[in-house]
Amino acid sequence: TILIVATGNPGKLKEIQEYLEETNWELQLKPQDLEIEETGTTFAENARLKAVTVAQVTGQWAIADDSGLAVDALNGRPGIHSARYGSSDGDRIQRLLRELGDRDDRQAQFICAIAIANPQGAIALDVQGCCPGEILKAPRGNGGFGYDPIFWVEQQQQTFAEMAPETKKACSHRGLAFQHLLPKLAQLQS
Ligand code: ITT
Repeated sequence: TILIVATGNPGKLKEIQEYLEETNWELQLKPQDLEIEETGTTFAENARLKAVTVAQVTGQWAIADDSGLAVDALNGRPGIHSARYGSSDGDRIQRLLRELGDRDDRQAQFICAIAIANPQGAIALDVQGCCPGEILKAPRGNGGFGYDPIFWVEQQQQTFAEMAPETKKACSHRGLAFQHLLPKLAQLQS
């Protein structure tokens, strides 16, 4: 069955493709000119909005991911505004480091909401994953995407950008969301 991936973010797309590799869903890209305004106030709302819109427009199953970084000392910012925090990954990282300055309280969490809509545009599945960590004072590592170089995970003693892809996959917000999603997704098709 065809499943349209409702994202324009290449980093996310790559990870989503890896999580769904062993399933029998046939992944396709969303129409490139389809821009969706994220008017929701939560990750879950925005994920549902993107999945439903793409399912309605294409008449196919659609999967969407809404994610971001919530920093405790910044009252949860950038949160759902993580993508709009700057014009490039570098910009966004620099802004976050500037706003945190040399504060000692650097606790943060990455959050990922995934929604799947059926071809009629109704939500079929809805999950969320969360990964706690700390914001470093300077970037480390070259892997991953987005805020990965400044997100330190205590248990692995690495940033997301330093981890092997399988390690990030196992412990990340998106990885945990997919651990909830995959068993339910298998049931949808049978
Ligand atoms: P789509 O809405 O088209 O999927 P987007 O980039 O606008 O793409 P979001 O609104 O969900 O997606 O914004 C997510 C932001 O959080 C974006 O700046 C990402 O770089 C960042 N982000 C999400 N997951 C991440 C991860 O695993 N590692 C690093 N940064 C991540």
